[in-house]
Amino acid sequence: MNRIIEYMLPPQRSTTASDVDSLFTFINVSGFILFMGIMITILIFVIKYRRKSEDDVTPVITHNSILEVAWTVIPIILILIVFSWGFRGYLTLTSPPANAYEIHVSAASWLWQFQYEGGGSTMNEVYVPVDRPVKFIMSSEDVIHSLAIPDFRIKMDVLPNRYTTTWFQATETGESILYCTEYCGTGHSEMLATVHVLSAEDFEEWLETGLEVDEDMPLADVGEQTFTSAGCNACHSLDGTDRVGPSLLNLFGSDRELVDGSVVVADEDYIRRSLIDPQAEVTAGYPANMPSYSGRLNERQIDGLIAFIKELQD
Ligand code: HEC
Ligand SMILES: [Cu+2]
Repeated sequence: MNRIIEYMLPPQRSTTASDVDSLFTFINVSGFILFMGIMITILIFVIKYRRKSEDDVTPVITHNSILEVAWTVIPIILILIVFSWGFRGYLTLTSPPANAYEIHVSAASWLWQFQYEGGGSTMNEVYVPVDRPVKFIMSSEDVIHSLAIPDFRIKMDVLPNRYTTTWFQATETGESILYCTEYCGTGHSEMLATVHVLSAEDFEEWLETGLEVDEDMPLADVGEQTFTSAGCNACHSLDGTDRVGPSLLNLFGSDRELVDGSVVVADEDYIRRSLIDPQAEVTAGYPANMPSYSGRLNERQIDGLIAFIKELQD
């Protein structure tokens, strides 16, 4: 049975995953047994009670108490088992332990931003400690999104103007994928994040150094770092190949044709506008699904990105 579960489902990487899978398997297996039982009975009856001669008459049966009690009581018992099992799991999944590490999650079309207790934030990447409960306090800046991490068996809608929460305790270090599971527009399928589960020491170290801003770093390097940390690489290549968006190679200084037919030069201002209000000037031939980075990147990061893109010439 475990081999089949492993084959069908993603790895179990949280403390609650195996319980979720057990209930899932119970519902599937009991459903399958009932289904087969009913189908086989129908088949036997079709053969056994088929009309065998011209004067075959169906006997008049008004009721059968044993049968009626059986087909009422057995499903009720099954439903009560599924209900109490499911309700127990629901209570566990909705009550984060008091000592959980809290991360604020902000969803927007189409990116995830994570803010840590001690300050600092990351985009489309989230770092969490292993063997420690982590609580996500989530809200959306625009439409309804939904946060799902299949490896942890958690999924919770993320709504505008309201907080929803979810929690998990990862059981092994490594990487898992976080998906948006509420269709939220053109960029929905790109709305992914990586969950990095670190050991306790690595996590403490990452909090110290990973979020630190190096004031002495050259602008273009700041830009290169931001290009990855802000998740631009999900949609833009640096080598001339098309992804969701155009490659940024040789972009600077070139003429860009927009969907409305106008042509603009990709100068500093154009790149800045592309980041702050991407929907205002959409490049012809591409979907209008770049998220706005207004309020997500500071001035230094924006200047850095411009400096970095400027250098991308072959
Ligand atoms: C979800 C995918 C996505 C992400 C993430 C994304 N972009 Fe874009 N970007 C696009 C698409 C699609 C276009 C083309 C349509 C448009 O102009 O809005 C675009 C256009 C641009 C343009 C204008 C390019 C041109 O050909 O005129 C620039 C510059 C740009 N993006 C930079 C960035 C930077 C820098 C980041 C990270 C901070 C980023 N993008 C993140 C999808 C994305
Ligand atoms: Cu979404």
